[in-house]
Amino acid sequence: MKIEAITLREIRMPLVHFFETSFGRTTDRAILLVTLHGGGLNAWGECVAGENPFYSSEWVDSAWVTIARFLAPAVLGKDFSTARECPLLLAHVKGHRMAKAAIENALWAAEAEEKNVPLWKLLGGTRRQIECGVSIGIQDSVEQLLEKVETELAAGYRRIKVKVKPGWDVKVLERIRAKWPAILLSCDANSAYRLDDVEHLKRFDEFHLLMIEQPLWNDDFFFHARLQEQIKTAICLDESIRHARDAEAALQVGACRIVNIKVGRVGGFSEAIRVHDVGSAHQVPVWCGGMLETGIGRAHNIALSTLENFRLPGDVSASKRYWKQDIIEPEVEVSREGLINVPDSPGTGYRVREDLIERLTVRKEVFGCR
Ligand code: OSB
Ligand code: MG
Repeated sequence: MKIEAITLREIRMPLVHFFETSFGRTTDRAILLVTLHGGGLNAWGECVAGENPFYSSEWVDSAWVTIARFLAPAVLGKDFSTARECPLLLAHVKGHRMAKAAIENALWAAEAEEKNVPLWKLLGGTRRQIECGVSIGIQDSVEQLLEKVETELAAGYRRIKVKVKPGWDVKVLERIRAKWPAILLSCDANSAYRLDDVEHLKRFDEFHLLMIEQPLWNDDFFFHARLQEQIKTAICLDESIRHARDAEAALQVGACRIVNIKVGRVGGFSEAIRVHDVGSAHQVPVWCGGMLETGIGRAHNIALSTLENFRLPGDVSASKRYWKQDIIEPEVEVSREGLINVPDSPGTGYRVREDLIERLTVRKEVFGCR
């Protein structure tokens, strides 16, 4: 694709239900979307940065200026024979991986369209169905949480992950296990604990969790390795893994036994595939994380999840869990067996609803000539 123009926009979408983690509650999402225009094609990418720099340092406004000032100019007018050429053109910018991923992933979608192949095949995937789990946020009461768990299990989801923080952990896990002793259950702390909490974290072992995700600092491996030596529950790293080299280092020092891959967090599909391959080389399973994406990001997560080593249910769930109306057609649906059937059509397999997106747009800037 030759990139003739780029549209950068912010849309606003209210969540069906608030989503709360140890770092805060979200009720309305601000989402940055990138559209690459070229050769009569519009290719879409979603930037997964949040409304604030609380999950990681990137957020919507930092991604906006980084794309506007540095990333868009670096790719504008360029003729790509493959999306794999993209990372090198953006490498002079340090960090800002979510901003970069929005552009690179749109290029992959364009390449799949142009080559008339499904995106998942272009990425090297093999799975025709992917296994789905859900991430359930902190609720106003334990009863409310148990109701949510019940609903998601009835819908067929294969793994329940609950958000935890000090004061919302052991008592919550106890109640879930009392009701459902055998379900695949995990928890995600989003960096809410410190190494001093080791005695407390040891208590999680009795719940036979599939994993505990990111218990300690967002930028750490070393102390996670010290923690992993002392607890039985497998640690899964999310925030700490920024690229394949991080994954290699984390696995070499024993900081985790499972890796969460978010394509935005690692800077795009090329790097996500490399992180996946590091997991394979270490015989460590990976799974696909989520960032409360709209259908555009969700479709990209589905394609990525078809790679061989995505061996555990991901946080990729149905559109309707988050949105009254998603911006793709058809919406992402999950079967009673907790599976998503991966589309066989060229590109992502989902149509972007450009008219709806236009109505949801609160700011827009076009680079190049349209
Ligand atoms: O840590 O996995 C996380 C949402 C926002 C920020 C961080 C995380 C999450 C989730 C939601 O857990 C996953 C989803 O999109 O369903
Ligand atoms: Mg997480």
